[in-house]
Amino acid sequence: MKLCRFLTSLRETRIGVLTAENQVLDLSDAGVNNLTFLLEAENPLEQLESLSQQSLARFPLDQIQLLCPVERQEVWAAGVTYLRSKKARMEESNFGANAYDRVYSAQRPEIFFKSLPEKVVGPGEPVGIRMDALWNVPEPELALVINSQGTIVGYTISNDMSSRDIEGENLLYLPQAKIYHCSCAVGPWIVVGATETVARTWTIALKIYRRSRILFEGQTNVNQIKRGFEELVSYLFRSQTFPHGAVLLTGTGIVPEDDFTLQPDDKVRIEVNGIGVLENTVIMV
Ligand code: DO4
Ligand code: MG
Repeated sequence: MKLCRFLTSLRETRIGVLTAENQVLDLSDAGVNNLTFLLEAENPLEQLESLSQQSLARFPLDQIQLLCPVERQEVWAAGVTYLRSKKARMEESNFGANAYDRVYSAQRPEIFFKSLPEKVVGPGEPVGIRMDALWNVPEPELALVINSQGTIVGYTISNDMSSRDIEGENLLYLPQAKIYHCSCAVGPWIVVGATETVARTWTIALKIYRRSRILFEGQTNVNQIKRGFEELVSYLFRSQTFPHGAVLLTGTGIVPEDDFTLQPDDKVRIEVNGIGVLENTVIMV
């Protein structure tokens, strides 16, 4: 089932679920006023299926605005989980290439903090490129939605916007390459009830448009992720608590050619075939 946060034409924020007729069923009238409540339920899928049986208001997709499905969850990200990412990081790095090589095969994965929940942007909102960076790319990634107990309760789409020149200059600049205004986009749907085996059959596709023409397109398969999802989550939850749950980006397997950099007004479209589409336009920040 596909879960979302959305805004009605009266500018009210609601929680909804996508119906077979491509409409959004408003769960707010059934007393569901936040996503976290559902994600923390004992069996979120069962809960959603039972809520969907109720006669509730429905909205056609073109009458609502889908919002970022992150409420109070910190957003973290795993890196160098695909061979493609390891290769790209090693090429861009001035001094630290060896670190990427080692982390790809090390027991402990690379996991870094990406965003406070209130700073994450949703579908249709701008994503940023830093004004002091020269080489900026989107990183289309499957994201795990995890409850406070460390259980994966859903999957969504994310964009780990990154400045390759800043990271490449010195590994210690990673937080500046990764964490800045509008550097993280997530949404619009959280798919609840899919197993890792199912998620691993999905494809991630990236298209970048400049003046309405496709400038870059690439794709990868979720199954190329080297590490198990539970493995990534177990490291995230080591010596750490997430009272509202967390969102964990699982790394990128799509890297544009080295002469490519994003520009303001480029449109980034990420599609995961089991989830939907996340689309954002680039601004300079
Ligand atoms: O080590 C740098 C980050 C890598 C990353 O974000 C990715 O592989 O997706
Ligand atoms: Mg990434």
